[in-house]
Amino acid sequence: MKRVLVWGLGKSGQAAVKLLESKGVTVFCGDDARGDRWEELIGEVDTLVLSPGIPPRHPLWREAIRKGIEVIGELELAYRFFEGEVIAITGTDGKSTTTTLTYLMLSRRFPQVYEAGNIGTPLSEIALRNPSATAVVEVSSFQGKTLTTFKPKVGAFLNFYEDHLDWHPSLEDYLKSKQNIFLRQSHEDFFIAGSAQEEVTGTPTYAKKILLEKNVQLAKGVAYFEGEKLFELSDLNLKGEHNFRNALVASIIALLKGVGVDSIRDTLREFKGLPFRMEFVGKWTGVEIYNDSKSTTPNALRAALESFPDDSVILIAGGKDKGADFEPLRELVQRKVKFAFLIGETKELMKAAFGGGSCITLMNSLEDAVNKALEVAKPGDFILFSPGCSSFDMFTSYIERGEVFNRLVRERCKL
Ligand code: UMA
Repeated sequence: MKRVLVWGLGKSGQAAVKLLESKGVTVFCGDDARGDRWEELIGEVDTLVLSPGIPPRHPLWREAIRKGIEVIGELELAYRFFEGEVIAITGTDGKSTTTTLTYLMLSRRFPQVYEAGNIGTPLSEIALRNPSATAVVEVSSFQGKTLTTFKPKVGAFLNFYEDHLDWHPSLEDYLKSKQNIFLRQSHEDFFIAGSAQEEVTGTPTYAKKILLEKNVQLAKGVAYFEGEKLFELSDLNLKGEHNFRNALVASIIALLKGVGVDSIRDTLREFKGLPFRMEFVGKWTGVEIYNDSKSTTPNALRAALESFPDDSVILIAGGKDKGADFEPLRELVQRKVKFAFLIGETKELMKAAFGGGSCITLMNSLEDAVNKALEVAKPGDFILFSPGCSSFDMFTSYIERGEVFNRLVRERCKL
């Protein structure tokens, strides 16, 4: 790797450029949004480093393959310069919660631990700052696809559902990109399957496989891993079966790394969840309001709905159309939801998938949806903002979307 083209200059691209420059590599870079042209640069380099947001159909990616130039992502680049231990966490849903819990648990035992990857800080930044630390890395499928030497000591694959079909050419490519994270693990490494799904448990790897269904036992409200106590269910502050599984995976990783059960339990007791993931915004005239703006897939919406009693939810959902199928949620929506206010590109499609009816209303903005939800909610109801879609049709990110929701609710309800 002597002459490198870095394409995409968001967080990942900028971190990659800094890392490469610090190693004395000749770096060219560019970004489509700046109107930069790669056509003259691609002939100058031996390696192309792509930002995760750049899809395989991008003409630069195709041209690099045609020319026989090595194509890697920023995570693979960072790994090549990182000397510490890597713990990798992936899955369609729950990655960030599990990554943060794992990070918090390991921080209680090890002084030099970072959380990195899709969660926000590119691994390249850590590789530059503290290359021999331990990194708990949230890995997206976009990052997984271009890994060629990445080999995590412990890897976890939480679950697999249809997603990101606007980036991946097929569902198979999405699955292969996730499984690719674990392909190079060896016998002394660990692989934790967070669900019993065949796509997850059947991941090809030489690592020792840990299956929650097989290796975790529950007795009298206590979770055990192979007979060793992990935590008590009452330690958990997070709602939902999915979060119980996320907590199990994080605790098993912590236990494998020698973190004591007291530290695991203290972490769980103190952890109130990440912003915009089933975040409790407040209680207003007997109505609890939850912000789950991070819900960008039908399965995340499913998990959120399952956390509430039947016929109690005033749902606000909808967003960018990624080709997801909402039909499988119909029965659950009809059982849990009193009123739904739908927004964004997917609103018509969602309404049809949920079975239509007068309790589902299409809205023009998140503001209108919040106003209507507050108008119809009765004491004992739950207002749930869980879009089930990504945000890019109306917002710049799920974070902006979540902030707007919280602001609207706080203004209207004087919370
Ligand atoms: N760009 C191009 N051409 C393209 C696409 C993008 O030039 O075809 C340029 C854009 O103009 C922009 C830059 O690339 O300047 C953006 O790159 P990026 O989209 O890869 O974003 P980064 O800022 O580098 O952030 C990435 C991850 N983004 C994506 O995967 C889309 C961040 O995950 C991650 O936190 C960050 O690296 C640090 O590792 C975000 C995300 O949405 C949170 N992830 C997806 C998800 O969780 O669903 C996978």
